[in-house]
Amino acid sequence: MTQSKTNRANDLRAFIEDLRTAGDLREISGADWNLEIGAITELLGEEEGPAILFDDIVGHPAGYRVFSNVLRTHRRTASSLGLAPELSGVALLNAWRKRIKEMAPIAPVTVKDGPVFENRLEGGEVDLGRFPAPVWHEQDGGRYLGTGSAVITRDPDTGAVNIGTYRCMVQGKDTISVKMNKGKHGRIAMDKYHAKGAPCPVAIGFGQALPIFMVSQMPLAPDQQEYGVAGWLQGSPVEVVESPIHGLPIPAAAEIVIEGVVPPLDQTELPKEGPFGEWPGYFADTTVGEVPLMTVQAIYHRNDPIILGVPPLKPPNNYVSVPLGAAQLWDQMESAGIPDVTGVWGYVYGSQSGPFTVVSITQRYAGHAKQAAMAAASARSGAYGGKFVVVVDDDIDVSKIDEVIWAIATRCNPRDGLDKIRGVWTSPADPAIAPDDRSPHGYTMDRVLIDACRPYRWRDEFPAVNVFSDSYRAKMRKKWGI
Ligand SMILES: Cc1cc2nc3c(=O)[nH]c(=O)nc-3n(C[C@H](O)[C@H](O)[C@H](O)COP(=O)(O)O)c2cc1C
Ligand SMILES: [Mn+2]
Repeated sequence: MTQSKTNRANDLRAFIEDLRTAGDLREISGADWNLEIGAITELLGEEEGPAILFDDIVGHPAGYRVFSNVLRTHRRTASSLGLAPELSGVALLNAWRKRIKEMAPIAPVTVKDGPVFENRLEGGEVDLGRFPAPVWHEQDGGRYLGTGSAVITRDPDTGAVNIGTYRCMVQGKDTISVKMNKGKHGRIAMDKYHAKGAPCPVAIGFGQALPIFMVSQMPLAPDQQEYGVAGWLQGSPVEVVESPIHGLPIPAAAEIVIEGVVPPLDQTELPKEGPFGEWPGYFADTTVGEVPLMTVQAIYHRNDPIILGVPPLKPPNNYVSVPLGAAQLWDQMESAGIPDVTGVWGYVYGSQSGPFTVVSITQRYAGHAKQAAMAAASARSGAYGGKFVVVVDDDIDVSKIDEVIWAIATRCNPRDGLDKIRGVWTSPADPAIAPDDRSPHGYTMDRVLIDACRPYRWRDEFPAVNVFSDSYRAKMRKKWGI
């Protein structure tokens, strides 16, 4: 059956089909949800291999599948962002930065029915154990059905619908913890219901088209609605259906959606959540009695449903091949008036640019490099979870760590080029925060600024780099056929 453009864009299966046609899909039969799927994803991720579709998973019916390693290559990341598949590195990040500046949301359309309702389980039929949720890493505290999740909530005051990717661990047949951290939009909506003593209605998708995933993990402003942004990204409206119990809009072609409520936190016994192998590369965040618990009232799923699996893995085996948060930091530096920023990159990242950020500039005046370093360390997207900021000249490719190290090693004079600032805002995910410094009142971490640019005042006397010029290299390639 040929699908219309809209239907294809709304369907995770069309994306998988395209990968299969392109020879960019590895299909694996018979793996165990307990560790094997996670280990295979880690191994193929490390070699920037194909996306993986697991079927015939041990203990589950054939057809109940897991799709992983989705955004591990530049090619697949670029195509998920609607960009030319041959783009990579800073050019890919910059193309995305320019594309989001032209964001024009397309509202979702509500349709009457959709494949998500092919199977409906309610009341006593609800059993989350039907799905082959993996134990992704060796020390994980349980089976995480939600890694590439779409947690759908509605703000009770404004009616705005939010979609956020928050990790979800199966806790029982009809209970699942949903780790909406404080300040996240889903959490804010939930807190508002709870402040009135009411349960918060929630629907969660565990397999949906890539545009929804790309926006549900993006730090959008509270007034930017994810469905509209996903519609813009895919170039056609997202088709949604109303969830039967609470009337939340859910993707009509989603693979699996659960619907239910999170009761006020003081009215439930909250479970142990975690540990979970997180994006900094460590097992982190085990809590008892803190993570919201959802009671599942109904499950809807397509025939032969597919879980979208996006486990965090140890860097540089990142869930997405480009530090998308660095695009935001680049914009914020421009807005702060820092001229001639030519590249921004992050190493060790989640949705921010992370604890090792590199910025390249075309130096215009004495002190420009340090100004850029301070701005990168303080702007919203660089501050949270930041630690090291390196500023390099524009001849350095910020996405090539060897070049960055070469610049630090050869152009930085530590006497003037290194600064330390103590007590800056950070994320609890930093494993280096000492136990005594961990406080429910917040977390801070120090910053190290590294100026690895040629010192501006005597840059003309700085020794020249001993590689041949581009033109002479090109001439030799031509002459000697190399
Ligand atoms: C695979 C993955 C897992 C994530 N897990 C969580 C999580 O458990 N809790 C959380 O608060 N944010 C998590 N995030 C980050 C949020 O998705 C991100 O902050 C997003 O902007 C949240 O949406 P919101 O801004 O609408 O709240 C995760 C991101 C990814 C890509
Ligand atoms: Mn949001």
